[in-house]
Amino acid sequence: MLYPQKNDARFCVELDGLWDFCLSHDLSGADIDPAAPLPSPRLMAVPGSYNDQGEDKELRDHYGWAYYQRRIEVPRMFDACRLVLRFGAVTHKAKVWLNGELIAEHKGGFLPFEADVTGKLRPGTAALLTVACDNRVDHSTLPVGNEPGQIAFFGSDNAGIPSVEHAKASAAPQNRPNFDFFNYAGIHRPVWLCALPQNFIRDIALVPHNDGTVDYRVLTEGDGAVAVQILDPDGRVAAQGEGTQGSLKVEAPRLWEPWPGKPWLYTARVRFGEDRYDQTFGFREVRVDGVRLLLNGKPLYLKGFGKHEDSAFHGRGLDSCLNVKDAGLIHWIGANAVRTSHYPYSEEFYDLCDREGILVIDETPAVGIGAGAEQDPYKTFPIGEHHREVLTDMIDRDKNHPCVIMWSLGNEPDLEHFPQSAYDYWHPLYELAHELDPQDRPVTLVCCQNDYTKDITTRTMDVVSLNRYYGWYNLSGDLDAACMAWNEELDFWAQQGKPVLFTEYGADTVEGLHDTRAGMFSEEYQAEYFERLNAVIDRRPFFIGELVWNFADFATIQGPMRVGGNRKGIFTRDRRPKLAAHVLRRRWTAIPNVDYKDGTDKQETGK
Ligand code: GCB
Repeated sequence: MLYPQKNDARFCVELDGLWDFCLSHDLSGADIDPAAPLPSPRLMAVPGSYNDQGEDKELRDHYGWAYYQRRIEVPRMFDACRLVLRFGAVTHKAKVWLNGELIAEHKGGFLPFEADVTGKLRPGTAALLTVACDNRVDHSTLPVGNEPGQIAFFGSDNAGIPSVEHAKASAAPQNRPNFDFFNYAGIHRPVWLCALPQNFIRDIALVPHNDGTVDYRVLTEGDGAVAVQILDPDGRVAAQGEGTQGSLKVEAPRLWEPWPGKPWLYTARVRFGEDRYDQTFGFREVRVDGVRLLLNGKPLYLKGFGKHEDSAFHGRGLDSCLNVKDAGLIHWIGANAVRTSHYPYSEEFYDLCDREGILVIDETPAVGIGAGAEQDPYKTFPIGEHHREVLTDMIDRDKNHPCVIMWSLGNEPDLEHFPQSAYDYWHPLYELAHELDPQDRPVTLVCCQNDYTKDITTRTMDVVSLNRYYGWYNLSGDLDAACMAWNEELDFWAQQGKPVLFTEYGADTVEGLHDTRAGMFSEEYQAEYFERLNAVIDRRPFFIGELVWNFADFATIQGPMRVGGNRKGIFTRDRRPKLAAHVLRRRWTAIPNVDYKDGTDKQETGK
């Protein structure tokens, strides 16, 4: 789905700002009439999560539907246009009504959807736009939640003690996320009203090759002829052609390279009848070769973070100022990569990464499948179809971004207790991702700390992505033992012939807590943790990257293991560096993006 664009053929306007808002108190949402003004509305900023935009607990802990509303009007001069309402993301389920008529329904809180309102939204006439969102997570949603009243994610819930069981049984229903980030909800990304020609460009897929060839495919609606120009980074025409698909040739293309290299961006300017769309892209190739991940033919080393879309007041709402700040911090610390843990981020974020030269591992919201399940989750829960949908929509949305170098099918499912079922579930998704991606990027699945000898799925991915907490959740506080165990596990991975990387490792750290003996939660422990574990991976030629958990402290569900959120950030939630930031900065500014390791075992010295 193309991102909204303003040019000589298209116009769009963001419907951001203050909307009317109210919570529904009926689990079906039927207590609110979408055709009428909302009862006793309060104001709510869009985009933004609603949860932290007020002081009431009800807003923070709401369970079920919430309603947003505003009036919209289109000038009469748009009479001949196709009119589309486009939502960047509404979390998790959405319903949209125009003047009381249901015009869209969508499941999945991290990807865009649109409604064609031509003929419904009449230029020159005001209309009432109502949007409802449902924040419930369960075993049919991604991310996954447990049914109300079942186990919480964190800590012991003293199962079996009668009084505790009675209290749980009589508690009001609430979300029980199977994931470790606050279940923010609302209209999280911009809402656009777009006007385009009646005959229009629906989609563009580009496959640039480093020899300058650009294979393209354009999908259109209605009559007309397609013309394509490739503009170089200076805006000069570098190639042109006609037809809905073909191959163009740019002479001596400037390659897209991560910071501090230049992320050169080209543009495919597509015209179709009255319509026009400018799609940016970059020449860069990424592929796996033995134990190496090659970028533009050279062995790449990933340095960076798992992140979250998370900030004070905005919650998970798009915050472009924060994204720009984060890109600056990523450069400052010498990092080159980010994983969009644990869901696809806003389209604006990928655009920023394209322009800033930040590599992205793009992840579906499939987090928590089977965690803690006693029965085979793959046979018990109806999640496969929705998973295929979100994977398809994510690849469709992000396929042209040069920053995206790998797809992640999901985070930390159970792969160990029902290994064959897990393989039968995940492997078709791996194949689907390859089939769907015109650029055929590598595909991975992020695996939880597990008995890696039983997990038969992780080792079949193009790249092995490991979340490991040696020295934190296990062997807590003992970095000698942690390094020993980690080194032993790496002996196993050395036999698999795949590139391996850390997609998570880290330690909760309370800023300002110092300790001469580097005890857990102190800034010294976090700094030493990375120094020690990194020394182990440096000896492994097949280990191609280190994505630290997490870029910054973030909000999560309350529990006895969390002090005001998850504190594994290298930066605080308001982006101040902890001690480890300086340690990582010294290391990462000395490690080049490419050729740090060449994949041969001359580096495998210290076993
Ligand atoms: C994990 C999860 C991540 C958590 C992290 C932690 O393995 O993938 O979502 O936040 O551990 O800090 O426990």
